[in-house]
Amino acid sequence: MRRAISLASRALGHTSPNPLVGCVVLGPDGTVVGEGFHTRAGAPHAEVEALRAAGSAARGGTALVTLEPCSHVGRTGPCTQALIDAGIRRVRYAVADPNPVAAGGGAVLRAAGIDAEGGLLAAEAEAGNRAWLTAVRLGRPHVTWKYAATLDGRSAAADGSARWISSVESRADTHLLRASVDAVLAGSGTQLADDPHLAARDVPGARQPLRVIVDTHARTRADARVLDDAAPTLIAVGPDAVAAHLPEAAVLRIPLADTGLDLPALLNELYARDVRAVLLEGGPTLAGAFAAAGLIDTVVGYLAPALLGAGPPALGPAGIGTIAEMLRLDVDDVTRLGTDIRITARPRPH
Ligand code: AOF
Ligand code: ZN
Repeated sequence: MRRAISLASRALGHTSPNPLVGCVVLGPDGTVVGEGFHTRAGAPHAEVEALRAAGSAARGGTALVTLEPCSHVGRTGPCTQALIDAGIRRVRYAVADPNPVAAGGGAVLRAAGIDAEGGLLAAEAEAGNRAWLTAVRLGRPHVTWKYAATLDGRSAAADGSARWISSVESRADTHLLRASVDAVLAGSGTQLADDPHLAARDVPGARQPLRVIVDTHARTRADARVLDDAAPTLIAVGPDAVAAHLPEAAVLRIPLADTGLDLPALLNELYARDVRAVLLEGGPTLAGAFAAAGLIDTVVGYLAPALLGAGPPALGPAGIGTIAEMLRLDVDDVTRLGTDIRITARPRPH
């Protein structure tokens, strides 16, 4: 199963709106006879790839799959039938499929007399496919908030200058993060101050994420770098914003909420456009609004061993006034990147 999880991860950033799935087939004697993974939406499912590689050696064998085999006919499938036809006797999958259309494969296999069970290395498989699983369970994209800050939590100096707080290695890592998601989001403040490009650079074979600027009043300039043709772009604006200077196809109208655009409505629009994983890149105001709305699923912080003492904080007001309301996180990972420390954490479930 660990091998199947590792195979699945090879397609990171390429399968959306579909999951990362890997499969290993063992022959009756327990040796590996086939491997496969899902490469992109519309391509064969992992099980079909692995069964194809195994050929007749799969008969009487075991299939290890990172996700419950599908029981539906979508772009392809159903994998349950492919497993039955191949003569597989035993199926172990890691995580139940949260997609109602495809779920129930375990029961279908058992009804066909196959020894099928879920839960094997479930936590590891869950971590490997976190964004897709979260998105499908919640019916909105998974949001990773990424920031770079000094050790005292500042993302720019008092004069607004911010290039560069983080190390070269951290910045390269950010491009990998961008290449792993479907959409990168930034607020209009960041757009106006930094004119970021928000593309994934220097990542061979990367699929460029959709760039989204949250810009209630359509303040983005027509010559903004995000409007170049390196990747598709949406400027999310309020219902009455004057946006005639922006390319019509790039303008996305979103209803207003109390303090800006209705963020759940924006995420719904993105989900409808097949976005499952979002990388939120700031600035502090937008990140604070996401935190206040309970819309941050994962935090990736790049901490530089430096101090500023003044300047904007990484996270703006998030509706938290007391220690009792503090948003506590559980740390998933700590990694050193050059001189920096990258911390990956997730809000504690409550
Ligand atoms: C995949 N790859 O290896 C497995 C999937 O649109 P379809 O027909 O490709 O079906 C997608 C659904 O199939 C997906 O949401 C998931 O529920 C299930 N399993 N999907 O893309 C795979 N095993
Ligand atoms: Zn399938």
